[in-house]
Order: sequence, then structure tokens, then C-alpha cells
Amino acid sequence: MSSEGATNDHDVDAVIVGAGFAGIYALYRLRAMSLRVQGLEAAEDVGGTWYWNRYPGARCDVESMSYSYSFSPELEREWMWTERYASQPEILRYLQHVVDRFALRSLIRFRTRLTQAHWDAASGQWQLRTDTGESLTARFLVMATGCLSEPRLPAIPGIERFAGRIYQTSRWPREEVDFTGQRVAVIGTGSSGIQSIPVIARQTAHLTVFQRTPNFSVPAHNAPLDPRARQSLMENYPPFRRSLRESFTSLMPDSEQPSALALTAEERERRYRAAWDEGGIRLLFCISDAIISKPANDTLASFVHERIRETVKDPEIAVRLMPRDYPLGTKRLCVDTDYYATFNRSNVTLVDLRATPIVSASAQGLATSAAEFPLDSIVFATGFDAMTGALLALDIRGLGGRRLADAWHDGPRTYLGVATSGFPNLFMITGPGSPSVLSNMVISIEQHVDFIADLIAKMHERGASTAEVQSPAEQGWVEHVAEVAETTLFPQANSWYMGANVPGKPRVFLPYVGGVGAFRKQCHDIAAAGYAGFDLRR
Ligand code: NA7
Repeated sequence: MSSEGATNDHDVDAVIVGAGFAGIYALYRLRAMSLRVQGLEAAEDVGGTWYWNRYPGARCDVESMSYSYSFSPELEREWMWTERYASQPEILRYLQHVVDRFALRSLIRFRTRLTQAHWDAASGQWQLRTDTGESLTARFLVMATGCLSEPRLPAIPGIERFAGRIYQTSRWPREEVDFTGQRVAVIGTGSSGIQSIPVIARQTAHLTVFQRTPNFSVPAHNAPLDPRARQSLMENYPPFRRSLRESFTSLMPDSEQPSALALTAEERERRYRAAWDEGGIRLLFCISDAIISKPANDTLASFVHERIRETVKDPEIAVRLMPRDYPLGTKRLCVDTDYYATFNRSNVTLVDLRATPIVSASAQGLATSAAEFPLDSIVFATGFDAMTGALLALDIRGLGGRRLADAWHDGPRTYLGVATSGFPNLFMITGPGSPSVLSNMVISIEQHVDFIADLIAKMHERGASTAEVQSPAEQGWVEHVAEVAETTLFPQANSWYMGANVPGKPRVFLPYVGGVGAFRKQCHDIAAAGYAGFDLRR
């Protein structure tokens, strides 16, 4: 299927940007179609999210038996996850194993960041440039750049004067960081803060946690996997995987649940307690209406408030840790080990930035409107420009030289989160408008990559050289994504799902919340209808 007229190594069929879960599988799948593929990766090794986010306590919040590739039964048989929730080092080892096992490493150019991608209509190719000064051309450009890969750092006046060390959870150094004896600050209490704070607290002389918005968190109850249970699941991988793919969340198989409002207070308490004791995000799905009914959601939120109250000994600190201004689950529900209990330690202080914001930094530390905090190290766990950040950080120009940043000025516009009109042969893996961050990323990645690969195969069959989304199909999808979001409580939170963490970013609900199984079926039907909504042109 290689295109004719390839002149050198810089002219390939497909460039795949990013070598995390998405890029690795895209390389595997497109190479198997005999396309000449080139991977580009800014880091010096594979892993994507799991390369960069190597902060203390980093762990997946999806259970390890669900969070792995399903494309190879041999791979499924030979890889043994060791814990209920895999740690970052274990997931990174897994991805390194996959690239080596399938001989993909030589297809990737490391330490190379794509900076520019311009569509050349005359040749029907993408003209690409990298930060190493290289130029490449490719018929297809596949963005496997991740949903949470463009970090955000707050602008703190004077931060450049700080004489201690500054760390970012999303850019953690490869060498070991030892906080022993130090006064450390963690800014941010999203998932990265909540996972790292208990671990950092155990090392430091003193830890100050700077919290802007408290988060709901549920215990992971992480533990080594029972070898027999693991074996039995491994023997039943195909039906298990199928049940996840077809489910609403892809995080666990679907099961019928009652409305919270149809239960008595005692029944709710029993149900919530069982989910809490089991651990993980099950709590959000142990009733049918947590994300669509505020009164139902309130019952869950009160339950978690009570758990915080009973865990945290100082009642004032407990209240500060209780989220009050958004429904549970409308900011990503965190999964932790000892998070709330960490605030019982005598070496941990919680600062409420809503009451006393950070005003400046100096050589010695940070100052809020109320006090000064002398510090040796500052850790930023302040999140990402989610879902669109990595794409819009690049100079991408489509038909007529139109910039993606202009086309998406009022929010991302995609068809199925996989392509956008005016940008032929540009594909996104788990882009905005797809279930992505609300799903099991590995399942969504495999589905999107398969969709793209099958579309390219269909183009080949028809002798088509370009695929472009038709505007009406895109408009319909954009409206559908927004309409479904409006039936939920998600728009009520100032979350990164809504773009609310980045000043000036359009307030648009970014992922598709219609369900993973339903999304999959829509993609399947569109493919079966000859890729309805795409123009496949010669
Ligand atoms: P998140 O979930 O976006 O969390 C970022 C945290 O940083 C959150 O508590 C923010 O508060 C806080 N933040 C952001 N900017 C500031 C400033 N300027 N000052 C103080 N605090 C700030 O990112 P994570 O890395 O923790 O997690 C991302 C995802 O990765 C997670 O959901 C999992 O899917 C894995 P805010 O809530 O905006 O008030």
C-alpha cells in the first residue's frame, strides 16, 4: 500500500505524533498495512503520559486488568500485572515491553517534537517540520498527542527568584528526588496532587498543601493481585474485554443500578458503604443517576463529606477538604491511598487559596495574602490544557492555509473526535468530541486507531487519496456532543472537561458523554455506511 514516488526517508505514508499508548498502537496497526510509518516523540523514550508523570505515588486509577492492550492474545497471555492499580513504573515497563516485542522502537524518532504541519493541496500531503530542523512529508498525519499532555503552570509573581527547587508532577525528573528534611509545598489537589501528597508527606520535614478547590476522592484499596483471580480473568479476557467495550464507561461491565432517590436513606448508606469499601470509582456508578440528577448526586456527596469528617481529626480542616460547589464526579473523581488521613499528620498544613490566595514568591518561598511560607521545594500539580492543548500548541494549517487554532476559535469542532473539516488526512486519536478522558483510555485508543486504519484501507480500496470530514456531519456531531452533555451535571463544574482551568479557553464540554458502547456503535454504523460524513476523494 506504499505510495509511489517516495523519494527518501523524509517522505512517508503516515507520520504518527506521540509514542504513548495511542502512538504505539497506531504504529503497530498502520505498519501491518504495509504503510511506511514514522513516529515522532518529544521524549527520549516511549510512554507518553506514563513517561512524563513519574511523580511519587503516580498510579493509574483504572484497574490494571482493564488497562492494557487487547490487540494481541500473546501479549495478553504473557504480561502479568502485579497490583489492582498499576503504578507508573509498571505501566512504563509494559509499554517498553510492547514496543520491543513488536519491534516498533526503530520506527520512532525520539527527542523530536513536531512543530509545524501544513497541508499542501497540490501534492495532497502534509508538510511537516520538527524542532530538530527536520522536514518530512506524509499523506496521513495521526495525532497521538494525548489528552492531558500540555501542562499548565500558574504565573506567580517572583517565582523566578525562588532559590529552592521547582518540580512539576507532569515533568518529573528521571533521577530520584529526595525530600528528606525539606520544607515542601504542593500546589494543586487534582489527581496528581492527591496521589503524590501522601507519599511526599512521609518524606518531608514539613509539607504545605495549597488547595484552590477541594476534590472528591475515594479510596483505592490497592493491593497485590491474587494470582488465581488474575489467572481466571486472563483465561476469560475476550468476553471480559467485550463487556468493557460495549459498556457505558468501559471501566467496568455495565450493571443495572437503582436511582438513588428510589432508595431509603438506610439502603443508600449500605450501598455507598459497600462501594466505598470495595474502592475505586465504583461509588459513582453504584446508582443510576449520579451524573444526571442533582438530588441523587447530593446524597453521594454527603456520604463522602461524612467519610472526610470521620477521617480528618481537625473538624476545621475536614470542612476545608469538603467539595461544596460542584456535583461529585463532574470534576474527575480521584482515587487515593491515605489522602484525607494525611491531613492528620503533624508535619502537614492545608492552605485554602480561596480564603488566602498566593500573592508572590521570593527567594525563600511563597507568600499568601495571610502568611509567608519558607520552602526548600515547590511542586506544581496544577494540571493541563486538556484535550485541545497539545494540538493547538502546534502550527497546524489545513485547506487554504487555515490554522487549526482559528478553526477552533470558539471550541473544538470534530467529527467523532477523530477528524475535523478543512484538514484532510489529519486524524486525532481520542480527540475532543470522543469519550476519551471519560473512558478507559486504552479501549478508546484501540477503537479510534482501528477506525482510522479501516478508513485508510477503505480509501485504498476506492483509490481515494484524501479523506475529509463534511461540514454538515461535523456540525451535527458538535451539536450532539453538546446536547448530550447538557443532559448531565457536568456543565455545572468549572472543570478541565469544560476548559474552565485555562483562562480564555472557550467554555465547551470537551469529551463525549454519550457512553463508550454507544459511541462505538455509531462509529461502526458510519463505517458500514461507507464512512458517511467523510468525503473520500481521488
Ligand atoms: P487537575 O485535575 O487539573 O488538577 C490541577 C489542580 O491544580 C487543581 O486542584 C487546580 O485547582 C489546581 N490549580 C490549577 N491552577 C492553579 C493555580 N493557579 N493556583 C492554585 N491551584 C491551581 O490535574 P492533575 O494533574 O491533578 O490530574 C489530571 C488528570 O490526570 C486526572 O484527572 C487523571 O485523569 C489523570 P482548581 O480545581 O482548578 O481550582
